[in-house]
This record gives sequence, structure tokens and C-alpha cells, in this order.
Amino acid sequence: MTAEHCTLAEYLADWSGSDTQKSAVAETIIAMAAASVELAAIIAEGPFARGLADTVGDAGGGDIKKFLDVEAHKLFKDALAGAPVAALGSEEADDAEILNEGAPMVVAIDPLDGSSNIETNVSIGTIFSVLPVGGGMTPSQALLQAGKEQMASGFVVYGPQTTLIMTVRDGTHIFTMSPADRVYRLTHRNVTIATDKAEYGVNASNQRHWPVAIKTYIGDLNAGTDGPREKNFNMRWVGSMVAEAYRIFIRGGIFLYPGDNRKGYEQGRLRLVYEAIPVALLVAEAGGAATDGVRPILEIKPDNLHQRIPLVFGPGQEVDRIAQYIERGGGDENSPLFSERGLLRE
Ligand code: AHM
Ligand code: MG
Repeated sequence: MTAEHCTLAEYLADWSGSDTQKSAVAETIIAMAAASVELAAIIAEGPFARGLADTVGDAGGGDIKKFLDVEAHKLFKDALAGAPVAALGSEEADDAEILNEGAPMVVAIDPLDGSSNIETNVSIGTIFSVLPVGGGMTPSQALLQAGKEQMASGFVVYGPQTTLIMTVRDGTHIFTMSPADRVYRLTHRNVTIATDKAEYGVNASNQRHWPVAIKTYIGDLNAGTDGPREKNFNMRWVGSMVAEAYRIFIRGGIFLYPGDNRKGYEQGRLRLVYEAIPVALLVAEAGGAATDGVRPILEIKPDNLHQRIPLVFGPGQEVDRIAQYIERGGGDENSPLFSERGLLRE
């Protein structure tokens, strides 16, 4: 093992030095990393553990709550109760939960991302965002700050390997859990999002519900060498955002979960506070961009903990291109679909 493979604890100790606030962030991340190691072990038990994918309730907004969602929430809540965290905002709890009154930060979390994949042996994850509690804010208000205020964010992927991708605003780094001792070690320092990968991730089954701009953009990608992009694009959709995001950090590509005209999906499916905001910081630190189609995610101030947001992320140039489609209200001017629609609108 080379010096490059320092442990997560070593990395964070080196980064925080004797700075009190940074040390508190480090302690919080280490607490969550420990919980994720426990969760990884439960997930790996799969069918030997009690019904991980059993439905145990309704998470609201049409989402189903599974046994593993609830277990994951408990694990992270217990871990964070022992960290300098004032409150936890979780996908699995209606309201912010107070942990340590007076502590300097709050954490927003999706304890188990990709719940629909639990029983399929496909990658699932945990997403987190760490925010400061500033002057005069209540912990609940602190959870609703714009993403640009984050001190740290990250996500864990429970897949063929268990990986933690994280930023403390000093670049985006990947730590992989070594199976022998269940310790996270640095495996990719300063990840940057490749700009030349012709690959996209979107739930294509929603196509008929999308706005014209998104239909046209994806139509132009699918037109391949015959279309305005003059190259063939590949499509990948795992159904766990953590897995799509990890793929994009490793080899590039673009992710979209747009709003669509299904009831309840006007603002897409993903949640602003504990899905889009943490991923947006990781993406920004890796040189990419994340928007709701037009507005940078990190600039959006949430109205409530469980608010949904359309989400696009990947290399800045491709994210900008999608904004241009949306701003034109249709497509790229070179797009055959755009001209067709232009004619239809006359
Ligand atoms: P979850 O947090 O309840 O698992 O829901 C979020 C997931 C994302 O991981 C993924 O991108 C999306 O929902 C998949 O949606 P769809 O069912 O439309 O494929
Ligand atoms: Mg999720």
C-alpha cells in the first residue's frame, strides 16, 4: 500500500490540522463513514438478513419506505448523535430531528438511495450534506441553506466495492473500503469529470411526459452520427442516482432527471436538500456543473426539507447545452426535431 492510499481518518486529520471547525467536520464524516461500513455489512448479507426490501410504509409523495431505508436511517442517526451535529434532516423523517443542541453543524441525508434496487443486487447508496449553523439560525433553518454554504458533502456506493466519494471543498476524492479490514482508503485523488464521454443517463420510459426541450435534446443524442451532434451516444440507467453519479465521476457522461407532466413529477423526482445539493458540490469540485436545467443547484435556496428539483449534471459544456435547449423553448437550431416543431407551432 502506497502513501497515496492513506486512510480516510488520516486524510481528514491532515486536512483539518488544529482548526476546530474543520475537526468537527472531520469527526462528522468519520461517524458517517463508520455507519456506512455497518450498513455495507447488512447489505452484503442480502437474503440472509431479514427482508431488507420489505415494504414497511409510505414515505410520502408516492415513495415506498422499505425495511432497509428505516434501518439505514437509524444507523446514521445513532452515529451522528455522537458527532458535533445539531440536527439531522433525512429523507426518512418528516421533520428535522434535533441531535445535539448548540452543535456547530447540521447534516442532511438520504440514508438509502436507490431503494427500488435493494433486492436486485444492484448498487445502492447513502448521500450526505454538511452545513454550518450560522448566527441566529435554528437547526431547521440551517438545513435549508443554499448548497453553496455546504462545508462538505459526499455519498457512499454499496456496490461491487463500497466506495465513499467526498469533498471537504478541497477537490473531490474517492475512498474505497478495503474488505480485509473494512477501512476506507484514498483511491482517487482530485477526480475531474471527463468532458468527452458520449454517454447519458435518463429514465427513458418517461419520454412521453418530458417537456419539448428535453425530448429534443435526447432526440438529438439518439440521432447519433446522423444528427446535429454527429456522433453516437450510449445510454445507461441504473435507477440509483449514486451509481449514475459514480459512473460520471469515473468516466464522464451526463445525467438528467427532468421535471415532467406526470402528477407529482413537475419538479422531477429527486430531492433538493439531500440528493441534488450534495451531488452538486461534488460535481463542482470535480470541475463539472449541476443545474435544475437552467439555475445552478448550489445557488437555489430550499423552501422545505423534502422539496423536489429537476436535476442535470455532468461536464459544464453539456449542462450549458441543455440550458440552451430549455431557453430556446425547444431544441438546438440545427436539430431536425426543432425545425419540425417550429413548423408545427406556426
Ligand atoms: P430513492 O431515494 O427513494 O431511492 O429515490 C431516488 C432514486 C434515484 O436514485 C434514482 O435516480 C431515481 O430515484 C430513479 O427513478 P426512476 O424510478 O424514475 O428510475
Ligand atoms: Mg435517493
